[in-house]
Amino acid sequence: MGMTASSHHLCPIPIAELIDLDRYPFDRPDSARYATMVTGARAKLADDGCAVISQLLHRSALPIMSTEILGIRPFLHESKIHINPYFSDGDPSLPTDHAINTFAERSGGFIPRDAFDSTSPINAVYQWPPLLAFIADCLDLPEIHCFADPLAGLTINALDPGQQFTWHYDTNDFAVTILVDEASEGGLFQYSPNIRSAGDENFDGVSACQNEDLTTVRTLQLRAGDLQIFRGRFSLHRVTRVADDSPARHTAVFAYTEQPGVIGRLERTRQLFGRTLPAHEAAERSRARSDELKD
Ligand SMILES: O=C(O)CCC(=O)C(=O)O
Ligand SMILES: [Fe+2]
Repeated sequence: MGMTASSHHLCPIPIAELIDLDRYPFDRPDSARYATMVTGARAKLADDGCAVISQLLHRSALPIMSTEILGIRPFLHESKIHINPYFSDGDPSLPTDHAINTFAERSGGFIPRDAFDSTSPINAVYQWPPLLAFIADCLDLPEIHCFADPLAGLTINALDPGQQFTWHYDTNDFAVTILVDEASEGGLFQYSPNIRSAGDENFDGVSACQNEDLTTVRTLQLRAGDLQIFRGRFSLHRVTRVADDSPARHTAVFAYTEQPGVIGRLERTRQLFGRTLPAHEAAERSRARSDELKD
């Protein structure tokens, strides 16, 4: 494993005290139990694009991670915008009630990777090689790597009381999240499996969801400590509004890439985080150079 800054972690807590390895033997990939885990997750992903590894974390790891998040909450980057499912502008040539012209609230915040301490237990789980190997197996990929982006690689998604993340598609092929703090009411993850395909946007189906017709929608009963692998390119999804008297909902979002050393684009980083780091500038320069070579 390359010892880049991003693969360093100095968490004093052994991984076996964070992840339930008795139930989920990620450290024994030759075991029958491991094979069953992979088969089960693959079947779920093939069926509806979503697999949950229930209670991957030990109960005792939850207060540790909740405390960690509380400590880095000062770095929370909050926003409230109105989005359509495609994160795009509306289209005035289409009816006002078209899915593309239907905007709803995306409120909430995230904590960027550079807020995490080098001793972070959440980061230790994010980077643990046997977990990466397992996720790659579930997704039928030869290997995956931690997204080398120093801001977007590992983030906490926060939904405070009264906030919601409305219907949308993800731009990445898959997302891996761990729910750390549950809402007591609301904050439910809902998705419409494969509501669109490469050849068919199915705007009517999307409109139905936007109008609260939940016929095609499934609601995940996630609990704190669950890990979710989700393919969100074709499955419209949202997190419902967290009730006003609920605690904040926090998920740890683990970003991985198929290639090592990937860093986010400069302009996109500026949009998302309001700033960039020298690593983003350097990556952009090396992209420009390699583009020149191809010309
Ligand atoms: O916080 C979550 O559960 C995931 C929210 C989501 O859909 C996203 O971040 O794209
Ligand atoms: Fe999403």
